[in-house]
Amino acid sequence: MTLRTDEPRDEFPGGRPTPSPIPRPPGEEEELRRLWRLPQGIARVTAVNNSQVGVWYIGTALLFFLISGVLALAIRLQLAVPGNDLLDHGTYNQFFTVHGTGMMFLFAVPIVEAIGVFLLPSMLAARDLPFPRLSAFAFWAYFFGGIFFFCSLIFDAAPDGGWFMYPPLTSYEHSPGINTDFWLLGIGFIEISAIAGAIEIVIGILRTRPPGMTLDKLPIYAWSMLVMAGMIIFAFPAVIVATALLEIERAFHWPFFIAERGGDPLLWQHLFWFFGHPEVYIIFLPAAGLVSMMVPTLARRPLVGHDWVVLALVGTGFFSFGLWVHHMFATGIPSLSLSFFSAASMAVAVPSGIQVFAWIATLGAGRVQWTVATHFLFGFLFIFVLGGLTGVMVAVVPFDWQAHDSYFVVAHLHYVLIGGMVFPVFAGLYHWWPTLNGRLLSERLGRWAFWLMFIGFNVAFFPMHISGLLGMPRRVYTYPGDLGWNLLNMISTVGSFVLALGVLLVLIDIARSTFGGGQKAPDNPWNAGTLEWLPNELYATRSIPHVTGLYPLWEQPDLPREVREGAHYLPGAPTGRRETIVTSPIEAKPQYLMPLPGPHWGPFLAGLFTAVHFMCLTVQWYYPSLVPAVLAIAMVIWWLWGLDTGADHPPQDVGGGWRVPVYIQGPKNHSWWGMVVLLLVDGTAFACLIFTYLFLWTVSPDVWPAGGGGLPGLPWLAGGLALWGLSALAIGWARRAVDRNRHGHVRIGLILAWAAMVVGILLDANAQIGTGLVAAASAYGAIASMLVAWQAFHVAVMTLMLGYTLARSAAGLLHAERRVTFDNTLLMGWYSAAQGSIALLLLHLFPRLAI
Ligand code: HEM
Ligand SMILES: [Cu+2]
Repeated sequence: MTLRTDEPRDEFPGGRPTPSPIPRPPGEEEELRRLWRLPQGIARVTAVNNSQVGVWYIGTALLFFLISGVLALAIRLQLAVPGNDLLDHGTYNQFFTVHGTGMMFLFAVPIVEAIGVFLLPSMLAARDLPFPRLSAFAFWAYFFGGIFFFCSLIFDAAPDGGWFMYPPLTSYEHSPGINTDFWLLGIGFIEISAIAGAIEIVIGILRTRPPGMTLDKLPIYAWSMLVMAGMIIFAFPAVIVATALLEIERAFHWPFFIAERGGDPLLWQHLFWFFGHPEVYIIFLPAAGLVSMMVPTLARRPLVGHDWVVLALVGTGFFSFGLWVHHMFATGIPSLSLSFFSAASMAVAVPSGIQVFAWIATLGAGRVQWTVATHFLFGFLFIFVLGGLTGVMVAVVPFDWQAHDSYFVVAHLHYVLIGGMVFPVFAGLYHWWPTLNGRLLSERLGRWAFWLMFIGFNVAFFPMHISGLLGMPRRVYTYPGDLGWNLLNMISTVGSFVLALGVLLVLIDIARSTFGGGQKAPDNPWNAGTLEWLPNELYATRSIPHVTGLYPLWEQPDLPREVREGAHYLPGAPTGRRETIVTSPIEAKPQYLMPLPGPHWGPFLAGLFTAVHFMCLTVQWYYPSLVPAVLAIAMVIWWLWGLDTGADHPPQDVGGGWRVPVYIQGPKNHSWWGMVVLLLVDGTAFACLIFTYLFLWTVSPDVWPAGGGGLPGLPWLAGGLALWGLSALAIGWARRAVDRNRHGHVRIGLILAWAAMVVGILLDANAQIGTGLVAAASAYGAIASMLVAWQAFHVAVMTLMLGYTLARSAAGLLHAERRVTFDNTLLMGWYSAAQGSIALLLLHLFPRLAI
């Protein structure tokens, strides 16, 4: 029984009267506390709420920052003097590869997601984000995967091909041994965890905002996270596909990147940088979002040019996808496209400039509080602007040809990365630390840390511009003493240790506060205007505020008191479990009450087993790897089984005259949204495969079957299309049967859909093999086989999903009023059928038409 909930109810402009009557009935708050209590002892690892998982996540990212930083110090020690032999050549290669990879993939992206997962629920005053167990799984997969990745150093088996892993250097011929596999499998799978986090963040921001927080009242940090998560969704599939292709090439010798058999190493660069350039903004935009939150607080006035800054965030996210080629200026690309990408790269400096001006204007117009965070913000502005300037320089093609792969680039990238993300993140640590444990970090120690980091940083990295211009190449483990680089390198090394000392002070400060030291913080120590400074516990705020502006705490000074007394929305737990209000994506009107899953062993164990599975793959234990894979899947099913509970309570009152259902199906449901986002990821990956097919064809049309010779006959195409069509129809038919509660028909439909898919993929594979297609023979064989394999993978996924749905049906957990599981399977099934048909058309028709 659904209720129309989108007609206007009581709205409270100006916050008066409050949505829920006070005083509240006794016991309500204790009930909230009881429901959200953390498991104790060893069971703590079963905790799933984002404010807890977020803390672990941030801690782990900082740990990986530390490890990667120690490697950097070793690198610097080695380079301090010419002809040094502290690190041998091979070790040096491993160190800079693990340093770069660790910083980019295991620190920078995870920490910005981690801060989001920690901060967003309270900033949106949501009890939690929509998929807490998914977040917990993503965290554990990252945790175990990251540790495993760093362990490769101990066994002298760490990757050594640089953080961008260019083939042919990384192909099986030039990098035998498992070092490269550590990178490909380790990083490839940690990216999956990043995507899981992105899904949580997008849907959390769009669907769990407090009533009244329309999109134009969304805090700017949430905007930046929305853009960032959107970018992950469209960028990361490219690197996942690239790593999968390279790993398959290494394991089975399918020649995607091997020129002699029609492959092309440049394919890697396109796929990698299609991801790699946006990656820089994936790291920077959330940091910019943090800055845009801190600046108004510290200047005690609203952000100047708020709308422009939002526009700049969205614009940067959008345009950064068109810039990947500027990492390939030196690869012999036609000069017309060079000019285009060069101009576009300079243009992307404009939105960053807009933000910088907005921050300076805000700081200039306000009365600035000089906290440690303020120091880090000014440090950030200074360093980041310098990094931006050298960025414009390397966007000029002839200059890039000079500076390419020299220390100038190392200097530039650290100015941008450390200035643009490490400094803001450290500012954020000092600023938001009180929301983490109710204590302040030391302002005195913090200032010391800042100055050490700021001076150390510049002393370390400024000279690299000069050594780069003097010709010092990057990625060399040593250099002769007569080239004029000696003093510069010594200065850099000293600076990097000063920088490290500053970082160490911050860590000491954090440790001190974690173990109960430091001053207790007042409720809102910096007088901020946004919701994360409301009195908070694990369940976020006692009641969910009615938002009327961008800085609710400034506009409604009584809000903290009202919220604490339970005068706003959802002051208790009406259905007696964890739950939060789901609101409409644009206007933030309450739509339904979402039950949130509680602690569970599933996410922890699934993360562990997934990591073990990839470890087995890395050391080429292919058969044993199946055991953890099956276990991981079993864990996921275990944690999912208890969800999708149906409308097990009547509609509930959440305050303000809103009575909302506790279950909703179809396109309003949060998990339907989750599925759609997942399919966007899937579709992007598929698009990358199509790109690969077309790209390899343009490179080596001669290995393609000419004019249809050597292709399966057209009846195979017709048969394949018919089977995919049949599977789509069968699922659609099952859907109608669900509507009418015809359970027998539902099951027949599901089984029929499955059978059609399986027969379809078998026929497809058989037809291709029948023509003598050999994957390892040529680039054509490789990509054609890959497209079939990709589809087979989808059939495997559908086997699981259809089986799961059948089991739910058999257990009586699927009917017309309780069908979110079914709807998700339907979406995936239809998607697979569409994708399979497109793949078939491409494989059968393209060679016939194009040649
Ligand atoms: C703790 C301070 C740091 C120091 C002293 C440092 C030092 C260095 C040095 C000397 C190199 C060049 C190695 C070579 O080419 O031979 C390098 C490379 C690199 N660093 Fe850092 N770094 C630091 C922090 C960071 C951070 C915070 C990030 C990213 C968020 C980062 C990302 C990278 C990347 C991506 C590379 C390129 C690796 C490659 O060429 O494959 N570094 N770093
Ligand atoms: Cu770029």
